Amino acid sequence: MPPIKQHFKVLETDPGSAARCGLLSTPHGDVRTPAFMPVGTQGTVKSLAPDTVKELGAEMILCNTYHLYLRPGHGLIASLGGLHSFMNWHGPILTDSGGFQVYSLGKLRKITPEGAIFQSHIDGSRHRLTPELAVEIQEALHSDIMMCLDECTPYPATFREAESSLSLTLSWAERSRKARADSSDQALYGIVQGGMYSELRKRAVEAISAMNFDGYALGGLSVGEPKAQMEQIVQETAPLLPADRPHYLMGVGTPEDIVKAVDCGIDLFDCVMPTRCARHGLLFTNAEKVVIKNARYREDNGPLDSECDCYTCRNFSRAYLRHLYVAGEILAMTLNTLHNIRYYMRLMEQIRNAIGCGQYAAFKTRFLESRLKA
Ligand code: PRF
Ligand code: ZN
Repeated sequence: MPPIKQHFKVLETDPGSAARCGLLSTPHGDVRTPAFMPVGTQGTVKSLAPDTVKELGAEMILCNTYHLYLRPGHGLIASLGGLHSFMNWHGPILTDSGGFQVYSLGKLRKITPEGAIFQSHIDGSRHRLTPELAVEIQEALHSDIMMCLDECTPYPATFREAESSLSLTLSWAERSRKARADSSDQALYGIVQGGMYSELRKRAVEAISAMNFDGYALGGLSVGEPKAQMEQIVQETAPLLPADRPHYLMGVGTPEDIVKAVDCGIDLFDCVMPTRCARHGLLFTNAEKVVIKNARYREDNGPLDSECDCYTCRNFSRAYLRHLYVAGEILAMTLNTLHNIRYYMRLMEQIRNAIGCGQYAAFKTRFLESRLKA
């Protein structure tokens, strides 16, 4: 068994649910959980400087192996001192393995037992990503948390398809574990697949947890299945994960999804939703989802969100934000992203506070009810 590389401590558990608060320690600092990681696919949280991301309250960000391998190349980043110094983000970084990005390429990819063969979305060049190469790239980037290469099982999939996809993910997890350098201070997380089949998810947890990873992720969710199905899989699977390690729900989700998953014991989240929605002028508030281009905001001199403490809400009117967006100004992207990330960070603060005072179940009920009205 490899030694545990990083410390995770559960600090508080909620009496009325499986929600917990924890502290995840990494070589680049601590992360209070439940935590949301803003997505910085190409080594940047789009439109924000890293200092701003930090000021907004983000403690860890996510970057992508696949993108940074293709451009500018992990060798270059390593030779310039690693990803933290390259992008000037000195907090914790989790890198995704490339499994999901390769999956998203659709017909530009072919999966073999050895690895994934794919064509670059940038120049069409051919590449082969193996579990060993995914670890090698992530070690070169020197992220704090590495993810095993997995196959994201498509939705829908038959039991047999999901089963053979899972056996591939399990064999890749074992190979990833063996490929990791003994001397590494980087954590490695295993990924649970198994499609929408409870039986396969259970088998996946048993096999993956026997490999003793530093943390455990639920993959293959939020891939087009009905919400109720995702919720059911999370409810059934999260309680099976080793309680003393972080639980990460990959690529999820909406504020409602996060509030419900925390209830099941999930500690980490990432999603493009706040950043991508911001760039499309969709802004989160507790009262409503604001579509900023809407003509009704043309003369609206009020703040975007009167409950929000972000730079955007403290300084600009809805009318101005609408103007920037409609005029295609770059500042629209920055101000909108700033607000949406702050909205998510405040949500996570509220979640941690509610767990801290043993009131999570009540918080969840209140939050979900208020969203129904919004
Ligand atoms: N696998 C990996 N990354 C992911 C996913 C997955 O299944 C998902 C699915 N929602 C998002 N990101 N490696
Ligand atoms: Zn705001």
